[in-house]
Amino acid sequence: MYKPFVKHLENELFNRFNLQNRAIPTGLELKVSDRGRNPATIQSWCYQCHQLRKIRYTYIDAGESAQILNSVIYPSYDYDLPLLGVDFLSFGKIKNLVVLDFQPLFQDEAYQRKYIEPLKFLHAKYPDLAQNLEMKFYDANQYFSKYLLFAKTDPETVATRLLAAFKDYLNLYWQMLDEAEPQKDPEDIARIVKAQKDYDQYSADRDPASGLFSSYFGHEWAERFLYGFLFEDAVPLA
Ligand code: BLA
Repeated sequence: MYKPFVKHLENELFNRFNLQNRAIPTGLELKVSDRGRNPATIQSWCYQCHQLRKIRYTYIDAGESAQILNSVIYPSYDYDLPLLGVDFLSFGKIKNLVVLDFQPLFQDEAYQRKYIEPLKFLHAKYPDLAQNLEMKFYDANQYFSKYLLFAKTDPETVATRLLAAFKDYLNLYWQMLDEAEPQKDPEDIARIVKAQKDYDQYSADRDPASGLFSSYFGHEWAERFLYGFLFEDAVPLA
């Protein structure tokens, strides 16, 4: 279901950047479960390059019962750019939940003007994918922009509109990255390091996928995956 998205993302990354592999802790890059009715595979890829310190994406393939693509791109610490966040989920083709956003590190007005306002026209281009759904797990005002795409939709819309939106959002992200000026002041850089770390902590502690990982792959593996790979700068709750 989301394989064409992975293909597009990989083409873009490999054509635009000089990627190096970034290590994934042993045992976390691939896991197969046969606990459920359908065997489930979870596979992850991770890269880095000069401008992007962590590019990760994960695909869960549980056949008809679940198809999930999750990805976060973290810019290098000298760029205060938002993170690119992708969370596309399909359960049995009936429930399709898609989220795509430039996830802001800061909420002040200057930041919004610089990095979030440019998204406005894309958001307006995809009203069918911008449904103003309420968030139950996360606070919409923290690490989400007002121009996120967030929708409950159908496979047809995923294959057409969402793929187009994904390409548009990625293009805008690359353009912003091209135009971004690296920060020089150690204090500014320290602020970015802290904001990215806080994002990891916030995300790991609330991740709505934690139960899903546990049910497929066991609690211990799930915790390692969350705190050791997905959000590795977070520390596990006591
Ligand atoms: C919701 N994301 C979800 C849900 C799951 C995942 C299971 C709940 C779906 C439901 O309501 O039934 C799945 N989250 C994952 C997976 C991973 C993960 C598989 O981290 C990792 C492999 N989530 C993100 C990113 C964004 C994001 C990067 O990880 C940003 C685009 C958004 N996911 C997001 C939002 C919701 C969601 C906004 C709805 C949560 C809510 O209602 O508060």
